[in-house]
Amino acid sequence: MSLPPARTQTRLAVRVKIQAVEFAGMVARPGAPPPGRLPQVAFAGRSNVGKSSLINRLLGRTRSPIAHVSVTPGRTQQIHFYLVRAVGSRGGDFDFYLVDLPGYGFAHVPLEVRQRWRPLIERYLSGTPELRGVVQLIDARQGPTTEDRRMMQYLAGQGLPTLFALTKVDKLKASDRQKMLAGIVEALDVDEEQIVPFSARTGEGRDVLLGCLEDLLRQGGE
Ligand SMILES: Nc1nc2c(ncn2[C@@H]2O[C@H](COP(=O)(O)OP(=O)(O)OP(=O)(O)O)[C@@H](O)[C@H]2O)c(=O)[nH]1
Ligand SMILES: [Mg+2]
Repeated sequence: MSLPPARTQTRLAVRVKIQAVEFAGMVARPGAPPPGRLPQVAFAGRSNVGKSSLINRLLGRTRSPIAHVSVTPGRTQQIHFYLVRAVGSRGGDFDFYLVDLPGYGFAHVPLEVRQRWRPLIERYLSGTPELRGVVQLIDARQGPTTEDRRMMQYLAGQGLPTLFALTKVDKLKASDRQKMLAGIVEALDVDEEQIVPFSARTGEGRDVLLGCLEDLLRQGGE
């Protein structure tokens, strides 16, 4: 197995540029509408997987973070929407919402809070026609957990296109990396092109993931 796949190599020459990002609003109640009707892509993952860090890196906001990096896992309990204006790899602007879903799998959050999570997320994922796809984050050191698999099944059941970002790859020892990533590709059992190794620390995977998002967002769009 070789990662990244050949298709992603060609992407690196034609980067997506992020022009502007602003917080657009949040949803805290199941079924409440998103702040607008733009095409959108949602980010899901267990708590502490590195979602806020990935979003900040992806949006070029490492120095002035827009997504809060928490000290206490599971703090974010609303769906956050960021309005992003990007310039595509083939030119032309495209605007979208990057949607930050609350993390799942947190052990230290009260049961009552955890029970609110499911209807909030599921109503959003099943009831948003502008949602073009989901990026599910998986910890590269761990591979998919039981809860990750549950989420994957839910997304597949909804017919939502899904990409997988393997987070914190900088933490893999160089000697283990190839084997670890190959193991995750096998465990996920999806097309290799759907999987992007990512590091918020080094920026690895940023351009590839942005290219994949552009493809998702432009599908069925213009
Ligand atoms: N080395 C390394 N550490 C990372 C990376 N991404 C995140 N972290 C660290 O992992 C911890 C959790 O990161 P967050 O981005 O807050 O994770 P989250 O998934 O948003 O967490 P919650 O919002 O609490 O669910 C922080 O201590 C980060 O600094 C990465 O790519 N490399
Ligand atoms: Mg977070």
